[in-house]
Amino acid sequence: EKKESAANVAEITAYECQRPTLLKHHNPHITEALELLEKYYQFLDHKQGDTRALAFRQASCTIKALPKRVTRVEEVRNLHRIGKHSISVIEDIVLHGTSEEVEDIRQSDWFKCMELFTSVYGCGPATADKWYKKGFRTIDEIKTSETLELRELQKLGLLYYEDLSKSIPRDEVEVIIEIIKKEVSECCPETQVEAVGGYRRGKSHSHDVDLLLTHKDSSITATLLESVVSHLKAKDMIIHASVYVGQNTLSRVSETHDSSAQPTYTSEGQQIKRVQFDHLDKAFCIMKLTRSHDKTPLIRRVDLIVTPPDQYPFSLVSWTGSKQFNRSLRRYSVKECSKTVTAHGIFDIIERKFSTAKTERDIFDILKLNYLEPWERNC
Ligand code: DGT
Ligand code: MG
Repeated sequence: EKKESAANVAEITAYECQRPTLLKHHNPHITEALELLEKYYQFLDHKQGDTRALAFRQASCTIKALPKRVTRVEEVRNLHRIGKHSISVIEDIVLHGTSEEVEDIRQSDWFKCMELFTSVYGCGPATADKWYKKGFRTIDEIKTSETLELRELQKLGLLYYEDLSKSIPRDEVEVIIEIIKKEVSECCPETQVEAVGGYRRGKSHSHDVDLLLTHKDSSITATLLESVVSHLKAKDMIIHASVYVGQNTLSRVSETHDSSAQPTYTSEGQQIKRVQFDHLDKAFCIMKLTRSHDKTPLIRRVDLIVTPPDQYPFSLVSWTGSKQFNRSLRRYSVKECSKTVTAHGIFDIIERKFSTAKTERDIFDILKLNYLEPWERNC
């Protein structure tokens, strides 16, 4: 057994960014349970930050790297970043096929409602918990309530709930990309539009479409987002946009690189307010997209992010994700290379200077990492 465990350790690197993590792996029955616990603790600890949730995500990532199906808990006992709690869950699954703890959470009223309510655009864990505590249990009850005070975005999230809560298959993402590319090329010719996020990592379904825009001329990227958003608005394609612009200044960018602090998020969660995540111009939109062959428009979440040409490869890595891949990349860079990595660049903490990069490969090279394709970053 010792030998077996050692063989596994050899396969599993200390940081996720040092190895490929694919969507398909040998232990989905275990990672699904661990990621349910991750979500549960995200819901539970949204005020304190998600240390407990992270522990389950990390354990899940380690499991994804195993070369075969786990048959005995001994195989995972001494691996990187699998804590006691995860071990006990894995043990239950290996022995009994399921974990009672996980199934109890899955069936609990509170968890089911938290999942349901946070699937409303504009509703984070804090609001979901509030709705639950007030006695609401269904979307319809929320929609028809006369006492609940809803924010603008939540009203829209409820109004378009049916559309926005659908996950978007790849072929539909591709239709949306083409529609937006056409509009962007009309209003800002020669703009490069790249689909990032889960789609670029090869996921079969996405919750939104993330598009990274750049142009070879940085005087154009400075106003690109505003041009694109007003063009799309004029074409009646934007139902709502939360727009963040003008933050990508040298002082703001250096500030991000100087602080070793992790990005912080408001209690409403990452969907709407991403405080300090990066300073790129961005618009989180609800769009109305009309396809040529079908009169019913698609109402979908689309994020537009604009980056200047010299920050492009860094933004590409950051917005391709996964979130956990980004976390591991930041942790690895600081601890092993004394460098900070963000969507804007790489900063050497000791030499106090920025690196330049033309491609994603350059970034992996700077950090002395083997290159990983986007679909190998599914931690
Ligand atoms: P999805 O849309 O649910 O199918 O999955 P993703 O991976 O596209 O997630 P999304 O759309 O929330 O974000 C796109 C990428 O942007 C994600 O893969 C990594 C990056 N990102 C988004 N939110 C955060 C965040 O809160 N922190 C960090 N470090 N990166 C983030
Ligand atoms: Mg996405």
